[in-house]
Amino acid sequence: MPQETQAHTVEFKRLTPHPESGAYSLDAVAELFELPFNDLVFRAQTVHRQYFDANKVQLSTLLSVKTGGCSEDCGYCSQSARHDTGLEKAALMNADEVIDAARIAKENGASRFCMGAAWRGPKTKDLAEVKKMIAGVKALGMETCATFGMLKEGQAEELRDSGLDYYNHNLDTSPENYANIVTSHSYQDRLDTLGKVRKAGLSVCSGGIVGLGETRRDRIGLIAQLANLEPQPDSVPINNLVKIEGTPLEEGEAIDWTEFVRMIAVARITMPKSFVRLSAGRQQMPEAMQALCFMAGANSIFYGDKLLTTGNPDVSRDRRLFAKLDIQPL
Ligand code: SAM
Ligand code: DTB
Ligand code: SF4
Repeated sequence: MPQETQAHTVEFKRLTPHPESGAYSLDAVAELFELPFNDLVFRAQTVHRQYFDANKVQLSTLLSVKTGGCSEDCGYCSQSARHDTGLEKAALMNADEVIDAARIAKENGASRFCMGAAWRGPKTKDLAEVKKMIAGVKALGMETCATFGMLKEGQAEELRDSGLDYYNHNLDTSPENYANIVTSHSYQDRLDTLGKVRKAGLSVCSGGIVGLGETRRDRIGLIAQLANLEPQPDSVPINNLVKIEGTPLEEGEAIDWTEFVRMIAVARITMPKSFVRLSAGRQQMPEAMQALCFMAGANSIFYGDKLLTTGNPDVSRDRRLFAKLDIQPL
């Protein structure tokens, strides 16, 4: 092989899951993070093209259907009743208002509508309204997603029967780091809910946040947890911490942009058939960084000018970015 060609050949062989179990060890994930940046992004883009059209990105719109006053103490969250973030609480919205918002999201081009509630988990008294909103959004012809916290036995089936397609429940960080961020529920609680969601036959959306003050080893641990879920999550949101005044994490140092792109690339390589969503934090991200995330295999975004309680690039800005990158919505 001529010298020049050799120089461009990337050695991929060792960086694979365990040949028999298919599981990703922490060391195998760490090796991916340690690849030279260009080799990692190239590999991620190569894997991406095996399963997806590299010029298509899926659009999900979020709506907070019940805001603030949450009993949980997640250190990053504007909606925890334990932090003084100045957020105005709001009761559960009625189904008609939610369906109207979904209709607008659909007109703007979103294919999935994700309803979020600041709950430890849904209460029985709230389920009737929630099921009505899910059914109404589904009837618009959109994919439906909900993120309502921990589920009790039978609730996933109830949500499924009302028309729910996806349930979002993030592992957020490594098992070792979880108690530094949240103490009011455990990592095992999160895994148990994911098990119930899967058992009910719902599609699983699960990812995490970076920029919490975690180490790279924690990021590796999060990826290994997600990649070793059986089956792997259908969607994997990767959030860059949006710093919220009044939360314990308001003053931490953001991770370097290269580390964020690495996180996306490693998620793509280890979960080749999953949608990897470039999630919270896009408003603070330069366009070139977002473009690199797409190059590294991100193929989904939150679309619309609001996430749950914080801002997101508005629709016209995202349309301009997509036009520059020749990306089409899926
Ligand atoms: N209460 C439910 C729960 O905790 O699963 C659903 C809503 S919760 C806001 C959904 C996810 O949003 C969290 O798991 C976290 O990954 C993400 N998130 C929340 N606040 C964030 C922030 N300030 N920056 C980035 N991501 C955030
Ligand atoms: C996910 O992983 N990120 C979304 C969604 N799933 C529910 C939420 C992001 C929240 C960002 C902070 C806020 O707007 O409150
Ligand atoms: Fe509550 Fe979810 Fe926020 Fe945690 S992340 S405080 S559970 S809304």
